[in-house]
Amino acid sequence: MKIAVLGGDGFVGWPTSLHLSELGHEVHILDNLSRRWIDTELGVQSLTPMDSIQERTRIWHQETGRRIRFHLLDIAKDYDLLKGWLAEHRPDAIVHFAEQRAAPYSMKSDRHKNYTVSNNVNASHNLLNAIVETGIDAHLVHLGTMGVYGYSSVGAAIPEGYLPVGIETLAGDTARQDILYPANPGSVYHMTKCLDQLLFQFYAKNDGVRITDLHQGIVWGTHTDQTRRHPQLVNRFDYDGDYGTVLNRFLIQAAIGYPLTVHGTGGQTRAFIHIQDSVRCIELALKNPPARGDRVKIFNQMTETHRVRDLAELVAKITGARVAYVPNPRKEAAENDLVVRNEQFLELGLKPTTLAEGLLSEVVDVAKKFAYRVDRSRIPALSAWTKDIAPTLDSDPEGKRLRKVS
Ligand code: NAD
Ligand code: USQ
Repeated sequence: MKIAVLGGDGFVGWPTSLHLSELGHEVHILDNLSRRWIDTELGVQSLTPMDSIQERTRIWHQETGRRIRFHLLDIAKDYDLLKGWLAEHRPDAIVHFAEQRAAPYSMKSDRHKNYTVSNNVNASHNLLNAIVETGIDAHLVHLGTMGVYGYSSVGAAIPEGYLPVGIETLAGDTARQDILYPANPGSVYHMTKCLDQLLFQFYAKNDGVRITDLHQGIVWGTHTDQTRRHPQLVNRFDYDGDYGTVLNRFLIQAAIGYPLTVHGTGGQTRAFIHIQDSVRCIELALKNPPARGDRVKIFNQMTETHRVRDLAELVAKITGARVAYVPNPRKEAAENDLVVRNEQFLELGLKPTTLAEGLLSEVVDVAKKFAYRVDRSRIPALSAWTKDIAPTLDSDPEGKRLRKVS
């Protein structure tokens, strides 16, 4: 297949591009490199030294003989360029990662909220609009989030996208319908993914666009089979308070002797997936597209759920790290249960890579190798969800103001 990977320079997009290229697909990365600019804005860098996208693709060609093409393009702003590119290249499938994906970044200021909404919603809408306008029949695979559901299981498992409901009709019968599971975003970023869902629903219904939406949990790990092949194919690895995600942050913190920063009580339960499984799920989704006219196909792309404090304790046990319970910058439930259905990927053959000490240790080893690149002052998460939370935050969890260390 000819596959366009939008956002293919990012943390999940890069290993996905390599994986699809290895499988023999013709891969084109479209990216505006905004994520690299955000690193500059925030004064941070990936823990791992990332080469330019041109250099990365050159090394891939040198190692494998395969070509991945790169096109510098802003999906949210360059509508005509995007339309022209699709009309010329006519991809069979499009994998859409090209959004601002950090909840804390999306909550930093009014400017960051505006940027996240306009970037993410325009990117998805431009893409759908251009697919229809060019008349191509590309299967669109979008990376969504488990966060569209909120994280409460209300005592029932979260279904894969749709909730069957019965509505009492005027005639007194019960009409059965599948509706999108009620959206319950916890940040401006997560809200944009809820808005995306409506865009997809409309374009599938109105224009027959074939769409798969992957409601992904928190991705952890860094290496995949392909990124291990050469030091310059290394993946991005975020550790800072805005872009670092919880388990990867704990592993890096453990590697550099920084206390593990549990927000609040650590009773938040979230869904997780290893990066190797994430790229495999995308392969499976591409192999199993919906038919034209079908409703949006939704998968829960996760393999396990964990409570944040349990993860901290596990990492502490393996590495000897200390755990710090710091004030929570977010407005979120202090404790929640989470049960998620994910049978669709399992039935398609996904063999989950669950949390194992060996894999956790591999990430700690990568982090130790590049520990010299860490700026410790960028570790605290200081983006507050509301103005009244901001003054309560701890900008120095290593220092004396540490509330509690176990
Ligand atoms: P990332 O920030 O590392 O990568 C996103 C890429 O998209 C970057 O290379 C960026 O430059 C590009 N991009 C952003 N806006 C663009 C635009 N307007 N035009 C062109 N390119 C643009 O993020 P990631 O961690 O790789 O996540 C990829 C996708 O997966 C996101 O949509 C995210 O919401 C979703 N997701 C990520 C995780 C996770 O834990 N990382 C979990 C669930 C879902
Ligand atoms: N947390 C800590 N300590 C930290 C960092 C985070 O306790 O140092 C807590 C947070 O308060 C939150 C939980 O860990 O309760 C998860 O935070 P996160 O930053 O790991 O994940 P989140 O903000 O939800 O976002 C990430 C990705 C996003 C993706 C989402 C999937 O950045 O792109 O959509 O995971 S999900 O969480 O399933 O919605």
